[in-house]
Amino acid sequence: MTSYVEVQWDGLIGPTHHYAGLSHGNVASETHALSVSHPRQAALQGLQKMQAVHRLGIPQYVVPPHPRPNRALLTALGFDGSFQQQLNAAWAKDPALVRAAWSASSMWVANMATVSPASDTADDALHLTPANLASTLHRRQEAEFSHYLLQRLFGDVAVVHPPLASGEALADEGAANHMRFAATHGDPGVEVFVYGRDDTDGAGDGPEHYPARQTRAACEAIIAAHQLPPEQAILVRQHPRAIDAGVFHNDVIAMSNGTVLIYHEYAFADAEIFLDTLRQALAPAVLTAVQVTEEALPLDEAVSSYLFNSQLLTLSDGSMCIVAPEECRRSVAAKRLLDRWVAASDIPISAVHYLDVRESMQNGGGPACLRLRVVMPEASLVSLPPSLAFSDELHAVLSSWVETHYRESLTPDDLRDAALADEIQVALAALETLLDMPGLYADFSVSAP
Ligand code: SUG
Repeated sequence: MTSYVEVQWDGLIGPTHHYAGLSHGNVASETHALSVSHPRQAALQGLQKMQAVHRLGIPQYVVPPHPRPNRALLTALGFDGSFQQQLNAAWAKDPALVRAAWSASSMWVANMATVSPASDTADDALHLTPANLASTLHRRQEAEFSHYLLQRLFGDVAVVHPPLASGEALADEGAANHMRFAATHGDPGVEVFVYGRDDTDGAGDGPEHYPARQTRAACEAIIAAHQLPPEQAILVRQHPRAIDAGVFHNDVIAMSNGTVLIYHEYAFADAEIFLDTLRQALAPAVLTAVQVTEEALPLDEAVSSYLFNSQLLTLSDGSMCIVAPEECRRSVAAKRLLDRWVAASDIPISAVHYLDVRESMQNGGGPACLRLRVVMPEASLVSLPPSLAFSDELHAVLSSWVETHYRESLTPDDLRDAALADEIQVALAALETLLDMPGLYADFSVSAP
């Protein structure tokens, strides 16, 4: 019998990690806008999380950062001349354009793609669709390189679709709005697509303050492309109250693994109907649904602790553990819930590991945002680039690369200086060699006239 594993792919945090306040509706991004960032510490924190998951015996891989600054974005926006001239002109028009061109947001690979394992699809193939991230300028630019990268990483083992057409109608945020339920990783699963906006159902009951990022039409397009049987694909609308509290992605208000769903009272618009549908689709496997009430954890504390953005992982003995952000240890309410779940005999969670990913958290990205889950047969791991497989050696190599090339801190004004790009070009050239990914950044140059 084929044995399946769930591979954790983590985004290596890039050297331009900074706080630009570019994500309207993302409370952490708006709160920390224009504060000083610490790229070196950010990347080391990300690597330490990979190390912790790797030590749990879970297959862990690394996703290289996207090339930044993205000079092509500034060119496309109509700025020309040398890179310094482009920076100057764009800054004069709107500094947010410059900040977008430097954005390290590709670190949040939960937004890189939607993944349907072969056991769920009609053609028995692993399907991946890169997210178009159409809702924000700084993230929209990720789609093209993500598509290229996914083809390069998974071309031999998966059908890699192009991103959905960019634009409001098909706005897609990838795995952050997708959950998969199955008795074991290799069993046929039920895939749940969570949307914030349905452009066909008329206005009136959407969020009032913040934009919804994922559309129902995008979910439907992915279900069709991935050849998911209709009875195994469920659509559910995110609760507008959650979006208005700063919950722009489902993975900030619900978490799932195997047959376990842990969700906030305000995660879904029609939670009862959704749960009934999910139970039926999953049968004979039995859903363990754990509701967190507003009383137990108010929405604002769900957002500040990022409890639901923990990684819920299956260990080799079949039990589950949680990798939670350090902020949950400090939230009395979140910690109480975690302790309760570990103690409960009807919830198969045996341990909680608290990890510090504060630099990412301050931009709205917790442990689960930093990783993409890909279920695949254990035997096909050999088709993945071995140089990206996390190990103690790779941890040491990448930590040393970060120590060598990353700045300790970045201020908003540092992004006005083209010289920073030269430093990064050296760093990325070194990374291509370390990761054995020749030509990965071949199309990336900021130094050409
Ligand atoms: O898209 N933050 C990201 C955080 C992504 C979180 N991902 C998941 N929940 N899966 C976003 O809002 C902030 C960038 C800045 O402001 O500098 C940012 O893009």
